[in-house]
Amino acid sequence: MKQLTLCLIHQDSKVLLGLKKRGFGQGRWNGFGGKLNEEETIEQAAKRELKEESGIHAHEIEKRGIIKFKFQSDVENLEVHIFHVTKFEGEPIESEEMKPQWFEKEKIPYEEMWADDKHWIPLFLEGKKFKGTFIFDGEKENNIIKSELIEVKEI
Ligand code: S76
Repeated sequence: MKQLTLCLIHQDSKVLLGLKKRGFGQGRWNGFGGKLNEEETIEQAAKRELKEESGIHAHEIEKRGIIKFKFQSDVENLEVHIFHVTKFEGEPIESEEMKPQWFEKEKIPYEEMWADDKHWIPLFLEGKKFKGTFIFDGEKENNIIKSELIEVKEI
């Protein structure tokens, strides 16, 4: 299973998301993240991807969730490690891959996001830790066929 990172910045009543401009998940708002490079820890990859995609430098991140994604199409199964960025510096800047934008918590554009997000982002925003599995039909369709999501004490 391919390991991926995903960072969300939640500050006061706002959440930073990026509109994915190309590749996997194109056209959807998402957190910032991606694949691990060789000899990189998951935390290092999470911080590097956040910097590359949003311009924000993370000083401290906290792991909050692990979600497995399976696809009935030929998309490779993914294990995504989700982090809350607790200390950071810099202002978001647009990259070739992502257009960042702050959203009020009540105005998160769930209908323009991956279908799983409306299930776990509320837990994330409440400061909870979670584990889950979501089975999708394909990447384009964005339909969940089966899912499991539980809150955990430790991750
Ligand atoms: O929030 C998500 N980000 C992704 O890159 C993929 N969900 C998701 N689901 C397949």
